[in-house]
Amino acid sequence: MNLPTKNQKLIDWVNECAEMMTPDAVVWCDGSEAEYQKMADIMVDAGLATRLKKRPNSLLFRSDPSDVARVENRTYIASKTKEAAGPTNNWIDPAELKATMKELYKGCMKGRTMYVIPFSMGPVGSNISKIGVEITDSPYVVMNMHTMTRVGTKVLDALGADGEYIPCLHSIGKPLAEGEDDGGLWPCAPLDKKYIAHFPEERLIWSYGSGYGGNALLGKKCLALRIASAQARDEGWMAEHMLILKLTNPEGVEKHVAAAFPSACGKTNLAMLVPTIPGWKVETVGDDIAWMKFGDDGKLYAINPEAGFFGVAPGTSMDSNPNAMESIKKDTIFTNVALTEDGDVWWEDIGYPAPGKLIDWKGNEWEQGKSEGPSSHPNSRFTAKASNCPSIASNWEDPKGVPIDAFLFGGRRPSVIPLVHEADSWAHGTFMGSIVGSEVTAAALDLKAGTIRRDPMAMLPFCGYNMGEYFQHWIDLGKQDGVQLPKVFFVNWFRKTDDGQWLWPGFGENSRVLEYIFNRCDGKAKTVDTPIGKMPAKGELSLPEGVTQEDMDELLSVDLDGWKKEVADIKANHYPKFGDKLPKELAVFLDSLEKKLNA
Ligand code: SAT
Ligand code: MN
Repeated sequence: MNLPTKNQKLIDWVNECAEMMTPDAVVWCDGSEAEYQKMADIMVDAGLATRLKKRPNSLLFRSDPSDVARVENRTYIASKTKEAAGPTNNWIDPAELKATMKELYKGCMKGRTMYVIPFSMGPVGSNISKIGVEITDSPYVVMNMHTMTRVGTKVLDALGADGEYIPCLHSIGKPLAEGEDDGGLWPCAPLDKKYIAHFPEERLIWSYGSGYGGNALLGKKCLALRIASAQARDEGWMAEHMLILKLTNPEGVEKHVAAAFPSACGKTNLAMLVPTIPGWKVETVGDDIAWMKFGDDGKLYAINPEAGFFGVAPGTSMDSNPNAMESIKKDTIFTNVALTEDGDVWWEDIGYPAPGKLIDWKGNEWEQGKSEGPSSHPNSRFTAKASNCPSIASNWEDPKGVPIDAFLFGGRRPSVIPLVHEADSWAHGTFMGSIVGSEVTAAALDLKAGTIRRDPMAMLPFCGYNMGEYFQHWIDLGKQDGVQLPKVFFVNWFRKTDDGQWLWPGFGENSRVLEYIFNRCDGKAKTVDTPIGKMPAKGELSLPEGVTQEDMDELLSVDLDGWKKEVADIKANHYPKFGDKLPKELAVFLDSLEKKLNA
């Protein structure tokens, strides 16, 4: 067979995998449009996908009802020691896990084709980019990888005969018997057979049993966050769960902002925001992941390692995110949303009533107001090309990255946390990131709704090593000579009044906060010092329609009692988890915050 690479290490690995998993055929993906269409045809013919008459080159998939989201309790960091994985990750001894998984992998691709997908996270050839190779038996994964990453022969060319790549092994875990097919049903393994495994010391990923999103598209959370965060620690850079946006003021001056929020806090909406303030422009560089390295000039440069958006569909509308709605008009893969009679998609809060009878995400007839449950799974998704997004920034694929001026942290916090406050220093900013918490929404089944879950830097499920050491890595980065560190801000779009009304309109009006942050980066806007950090002086933040000065005063006040409770919770329940890995700087900040609040 004529192989598309001379990389012997890769060829040997592919052969080993084929021997273990015994597929009927092995296909090296070339990344072509024809290949994408072939995968689509295979899935449509198998009854696993529906072409959408109303959206050119778009498909709808319905997954198995058990295979709809990441499975955090089946996700493992199999480092050599438990301590290296840290207190916030599931750990299994790597040798034990490999033995278990090898048994599962044995013959697991029988009756299927094994696809070899060479992919680049980041523009091919950028010095921040990394090459991975995913082996999978899922055409759905091949299609999604086409959209979410750069795939194919060009990546093999960049890899060369002796380049390094990250091996990512994936199987849906559903071998077929002689003559058997999937019968039109999404194939996957039962929950207790699913494993999403990371071997950070080996830079290796093994995933088994799930075909869905972050469990199966191994370039995303598995490589670009869990493995990359461990690499970044060793090599002195940052792999963060952050959107990247470009902000241009009316004078044409540009700044770049990276922002970390836990899930369900509107990262994609912020990345694609349409400003309400005249003359300002927001453009999208990325909506989920940022890889950042310091340049020779001391600035921190960020790339978006992805090439597409894997966004939550419900709640996406022309009101909440018109740029996302434009991005999904064509060339889009929809998963677990509802199908209309005329061949379009629909979901809850899409901004208009369901047009007649629908087929819901489980494949049943569904009528608005009559049927039980939502038409679309709350974690249903669209996979869309970044290049189809009207707000995509012209420099989004710049191989050297974009210079980051500010970091934002945030969470969904109905009380206590003000609309915006600013760190006094990098270490203080690290402290802010380390205490990020967000209100648990109904979508997370195993957590109690209404409680605050701490999700440091929004990396809780995505840090590939000990989170105490991750905090230390942040602190250490700031101690280097000659670096220009981004200013760090904490924002909260989700404040409510005592009777449950939103205090802040959010969405496009968040541009007012971005304007203030822009001006702070220019050293312009005035601030006042408070126990929790710098806050906008009166009049520095403009008022949206419907927000009174009184509301604004509340949004920008320091709730001393609330913060004291916050500190007590961090002291009792959050920081002790990290034991002696907690950087002493962070303990010092917590103590000094407590003193200032009591002064
Ligand atoms: O399924 S993904 O991990 O890709 C999306 C998410 O959970 O944020
Ligand atoms: Mn994410």
